[in-house]
Amino acid sequence: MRVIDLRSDTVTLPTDTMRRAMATAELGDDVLGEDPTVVNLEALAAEMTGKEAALLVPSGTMANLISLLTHCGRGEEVILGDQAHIFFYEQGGCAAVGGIHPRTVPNNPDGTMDLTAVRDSIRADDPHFPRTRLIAIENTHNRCSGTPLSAAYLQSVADLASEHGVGVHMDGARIFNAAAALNLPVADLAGPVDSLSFCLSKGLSAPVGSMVCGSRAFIQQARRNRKVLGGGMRQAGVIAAAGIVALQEMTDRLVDDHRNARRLAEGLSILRRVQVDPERIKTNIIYVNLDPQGLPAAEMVARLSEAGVRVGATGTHQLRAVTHYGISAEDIDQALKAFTLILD
Ligand code: TLP
Repeated sequence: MRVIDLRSDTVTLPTDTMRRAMATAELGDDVLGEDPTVVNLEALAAEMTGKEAALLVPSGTMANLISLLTHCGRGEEVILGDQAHIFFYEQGGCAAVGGIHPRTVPNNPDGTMDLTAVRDSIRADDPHFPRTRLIAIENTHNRCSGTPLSAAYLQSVADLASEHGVGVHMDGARIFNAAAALNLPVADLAGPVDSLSFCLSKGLSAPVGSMVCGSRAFIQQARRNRKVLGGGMRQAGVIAAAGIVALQEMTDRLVDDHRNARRLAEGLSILRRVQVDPERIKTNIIYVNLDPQGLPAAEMVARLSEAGVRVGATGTHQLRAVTHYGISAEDIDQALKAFTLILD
């Protein structure tokens, strides 16, 4: 039975072109700065985001941690959304490893934070308080239906931050999805922020790797922080080679994933016992709210899995489905059939 795996876009497998590029990549010791393929990937990522420099790191989680460690010292504060991946899904790493104090502001359903609430959270210079150093935003916003943040909103966050002398980091794990949905170059979304991280190994289908992008000085310090976390990799060109293919060949097709996500949401929205608003689906992430009187999410996950459809449970009565390179329009129709059989 073909398994339709909608648990995440992290399940994507490298393309044949990536595998060939990995096999033939020119390699060296990247901790010594001698891997030409890594150097090329970092230059390409910097160019595409319009930043001075970029750094290859093993994962999105490490990219965010390195970025926060680079912006903030111990006892300093980052303001971020209460639904932010950094706050929700990264083990509180900034506090655990960096002694950085997270201060949350509620996320609106579209992934934004109310700017007045952010302004009110920036600390006055007072020995009672930690110093606010950073505002962190997420684009697209995973837990807020994969919504992209607009360039105008990013600019208003950046203006607020610079008024108060604090930095802005963007967790852009899916920034290429945001760019595709907004029909903008990634550099337009990266322009307002001081640093951003993005993932090669989600919708872009590379097997491993994320990038941190920022000024030359920022990346120089980020490189030190990568090393102390054990993220300095030696012949990392085998990874970077796939990353280059991801950036050159896999960004334009993300609109297909967005179309498939909308198709799934529209199909689900007409079923009984589920609530999905297709209008909210701008990229590749769909949250499905189940009727609390009906099957709980864990049971749905098990039943769908028996039918060859894999989704994640994100609450007692909530599922998440994510479209990606490994999912076709026919797969979506197949998945809808499975949902219909279980729910109707
Ligand atoms: N997200 C994963 C899970 O951790 C939830 C997923 O399946 O969506 N930032 C954002 C916005 C992310 O969605 C993720 C991964 C990360 C960072 C972390 O990336 P990795 O998994 O490479 O550490």
